[in-house]
Amino acid sequence: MTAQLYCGRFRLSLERPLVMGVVNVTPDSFSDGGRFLEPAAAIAHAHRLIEEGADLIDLGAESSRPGAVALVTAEEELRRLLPVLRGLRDAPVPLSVDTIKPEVMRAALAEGATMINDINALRAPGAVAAVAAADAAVCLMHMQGTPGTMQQHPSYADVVAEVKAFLLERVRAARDAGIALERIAIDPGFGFGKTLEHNLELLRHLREFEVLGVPVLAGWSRKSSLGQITGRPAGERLAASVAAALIAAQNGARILRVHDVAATREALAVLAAVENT
Ligand code: HH2
Repeated sequence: MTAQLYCGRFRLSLERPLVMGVVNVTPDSFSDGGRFLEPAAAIAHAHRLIEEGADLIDLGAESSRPGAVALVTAEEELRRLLPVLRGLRDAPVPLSVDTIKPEVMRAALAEGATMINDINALRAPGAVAAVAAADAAVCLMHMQGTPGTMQQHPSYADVVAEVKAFLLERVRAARDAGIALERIAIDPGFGFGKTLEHNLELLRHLREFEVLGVPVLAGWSRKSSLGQITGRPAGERLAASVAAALIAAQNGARILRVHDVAATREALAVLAAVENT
């Protein structure tokens, strides 16, 4: 696997798992919608997550929760994102933007974003070129269907093999366009067109994704599968989220996308202490 992730001017070591702190600049995200819609609130929250030890910040301006219908235009996404990107321009960590739209990618990269997190794996026409033209990192995520309908009938013959084949194809498409392997991360997309059993199967076999040669990002934070296991609503899934993040790290994940940075960092410190003895 690559030793570092290149995000613009940043070089992140992949020797230990990185923590990506989530800031959703949306009215409707499933766990923090409406809390950080005001630019000042989003900027303050990002600073707090950096203080707690976030290695990257992921800014999202369109919810992809199950059942979400994409009603957010590129203009609206940028109206939400740009003031936050400007306010965080001097942040000491890379700023990732969670978007599927090439025009949002281009504008965000011009405004200082150094990573694109695309739940659609750069499948929109022009998306690969938008990232290739910059020196930013990219996360390519697997999703079956679209957020509006993805949880209706998720179906696979072999979920691990199918997700892996998809990600291999997307890594190749990115590389063919000139995006170096050091700029790429992959993500099996927990909860995106997957049942609880599919998510667990992917988590059990996460290490198999290492053969693709790029770091694996895992996003379990507060997700409904954790609600299915614990019976807890989204606001009460901290313990379950930390447990899932830790299992992902033990199974090879190099980037953990989480809302609760401090708690995840503490859990990772315990794992590091065990592994270093
Ligand atoms: N999950 C969400 C959004 N973006 N990106 C990647 N790479 N991996 C994920 O698992 C992932 C993601 C959903 O979580 P959240 O941002 O909290 O909610 P919403 O989509 O409702 O804004």
